[in-house]
Amino acid sequence: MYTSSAQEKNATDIVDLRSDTVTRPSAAMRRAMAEAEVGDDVYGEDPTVNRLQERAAEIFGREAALFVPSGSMGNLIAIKVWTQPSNEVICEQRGHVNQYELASMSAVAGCMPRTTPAPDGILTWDLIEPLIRPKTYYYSQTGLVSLENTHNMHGGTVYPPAVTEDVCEHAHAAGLRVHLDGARIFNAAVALEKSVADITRDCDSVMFCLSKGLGAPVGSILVGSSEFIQKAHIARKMLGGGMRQAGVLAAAGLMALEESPKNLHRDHENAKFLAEGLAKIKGISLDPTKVMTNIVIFDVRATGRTAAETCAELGKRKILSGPTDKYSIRMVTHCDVNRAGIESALLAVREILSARAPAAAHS
Ligand code: TLP
Repeated sequence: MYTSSAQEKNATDIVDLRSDTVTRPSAAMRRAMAEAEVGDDVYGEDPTVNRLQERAAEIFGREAALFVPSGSMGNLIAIKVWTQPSNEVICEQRGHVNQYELASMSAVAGCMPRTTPAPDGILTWDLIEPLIRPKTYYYSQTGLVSLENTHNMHGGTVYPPAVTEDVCEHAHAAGLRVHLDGARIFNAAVALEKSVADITRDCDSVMFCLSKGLGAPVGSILVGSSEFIQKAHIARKMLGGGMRQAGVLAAAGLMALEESPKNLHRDHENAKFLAEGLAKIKGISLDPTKVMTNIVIFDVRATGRTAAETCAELGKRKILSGPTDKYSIRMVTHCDVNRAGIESALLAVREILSARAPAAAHS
């Protein structure tokens, strides 16, 4: 159960807002893992993995799905399947595929990111179209458009469904595929009060994470056509992602998939409460009306402290957060943090910032 989760697991007074990846499996999840029916998934014989993949495909209204060890591997597999070496992948400048996947699209798939900054991280066709290379032999060719919904580094922003639709329609007309990094697509769906199937329908492939807001310990899923998933299966094996008795993980994933989406609105309410509280603190800059999901990113430049200094001070008070830039801090709400935890975080920020800033001046 949602509310018991923080208490039943490693009871601790640490409020960990570094990411929604830090959640620990609940007692019910651990039981499901212990009792999972398993087989060798490389032979396609793990009944729990098969059930998870079938349910994911069904929920997204797709032909097939593939369980992968991580979101990064899921994105890389999709890029490998849709592109040829020497292609470019159009993505938002601060997108996860561009910033946080160790240039795997280049190192492993042989592709170049072709990026642009986008307001709120939302790529519209107007921003994408000029990045498409002309079909001339000396240009690297555009191989794929990759979107991110919600957009992590823009504070969990949500694609308006009409924008996704428009991008896909134009991309398809231009002969391009669209991959969606939907690590937090259930957060987007909850914010929009729509189904994940509805808001991802036009994308050619979708990766979503079980191990973020949904609270599973490990794993992500790719969904798409049977043909795409067949190719993804081969790419997963090539990358060393073929797992054996992975049903122990899939059991937790199944529970996350079935049970967790209905609780995400609480994480969003907590993020909103956090953002509204932070915005009232002198020196913090943040627009709480933009916080729609579970990520709060705020600027501390006017406090006279860097993000790293502020996070270190918060850490001493057992509030964990992460700098995303010299002056910006990210806090992510999730099922292991309740309202009292958020109140403690706000209190700690207020205390730290009401004390004098360290002597060093920061420009
Ligand atoms: N994001 C992590 C860090 O890597 C930044 C986090 O703490 O938010 N797509 C998106 C949008 C992501 O936010 C992440 C992880 C991934 C892909 C990769 O997932 P994993 O960590 O499972 O490889």
